Amino acid sequence: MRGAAAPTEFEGRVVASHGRDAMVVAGDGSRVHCRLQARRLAVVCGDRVRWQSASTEGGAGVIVEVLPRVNLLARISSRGDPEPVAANLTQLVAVVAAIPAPDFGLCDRYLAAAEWNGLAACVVANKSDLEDTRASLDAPLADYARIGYTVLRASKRLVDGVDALRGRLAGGTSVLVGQSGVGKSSLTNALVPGVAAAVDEVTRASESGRHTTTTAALYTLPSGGELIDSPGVRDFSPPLPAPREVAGGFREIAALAAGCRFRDCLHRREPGCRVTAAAGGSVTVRRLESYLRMLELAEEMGSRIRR
Ligand SMILES: Nc1nc2c(ncn2[C@@H]2O[C@H](COP(=O)(O)OP(=O)(O)O)[C@@H](O)[C@H]2O)c(=O)[nH]1
Ligand SMILES: [Mg+2]
Ligand SMILES: [Zn+2]
Repeated sequence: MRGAAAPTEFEGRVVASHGRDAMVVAGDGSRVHCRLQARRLAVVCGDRVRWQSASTEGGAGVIVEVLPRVNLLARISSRGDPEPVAANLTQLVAVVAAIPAPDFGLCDRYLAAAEWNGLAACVVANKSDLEDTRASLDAPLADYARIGYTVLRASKRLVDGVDALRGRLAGGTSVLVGQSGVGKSSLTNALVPGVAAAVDEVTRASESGRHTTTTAALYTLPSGGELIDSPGVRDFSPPLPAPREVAGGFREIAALAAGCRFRDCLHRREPGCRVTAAAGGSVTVRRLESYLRMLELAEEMGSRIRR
């Protein structure tokens, strides 16, 4: 007989996490409640981990290692620190709706975060059953389509749109993002039979936010692919790259940048700038303003670090 055998380790996928607790789906599909072994460990929805079975840590398993992440979608918290949202993604799905009042600057920030992370991205115009309010979305949505984003109309009430979205989600790991109340959890419920993603009645029920989705959750779609429903947010700012890389988050701007007179053009006031020359044409004033706002923030951040 040998001495104490090394505990058996398994690989798994984090489908939800909260503080030091995580729900892990094991290779055989079973769900295991795990705790984090060490203080230095932190997991987020979508992480691949190694875990051991154990009974001493208050869960059925203990996460001992987080496997290297392919990518990480993060946001800047109200305290100014980067906060992970979800890991190992292939696609970002930005959900917008006529109600609550749409914030397309927010949508631009999500799409930029997708571009910087190398994720595919599409836009879902949700609540398309609200016929009379839809017009407010038409111009910005037509613009997203023109610059190459797939734009899908969907509604928890109209099966057609949900089917198109289902097709778009097959075969990858997608994260639903967007303002609180646009219907992300409702779409999740329409796409994943039998789940009960918490639908946000916060705008009507309370101001405390206790009905909002508080952490991200990953679901496996019967039709293929994985879907992460992310928490309702009032605002989203991604960690910003260096000023010269900000344009990479705006595909129609990036496409023109190579033609600017100066290779380090930031598309602000430089002579011979193809981007500012296209303002109001192939680059809308709204998108250019979104870009310039992010550029300014990226510069501010840089100077704070240098100080
Ligand atoms: N009319 C209409 N209302 C919807 C639709 N989807 C969601 N809602 C409502 O919008 C509110 C917020 O939905 P929820 O799914 O929690 O949004 P989330 O915060 O993005 O997850 C709820 O009151 C839903 O009932 C839709 O397609 N049409
Ligand atoms: Mg929600
Ligand atoms: Zn330029």
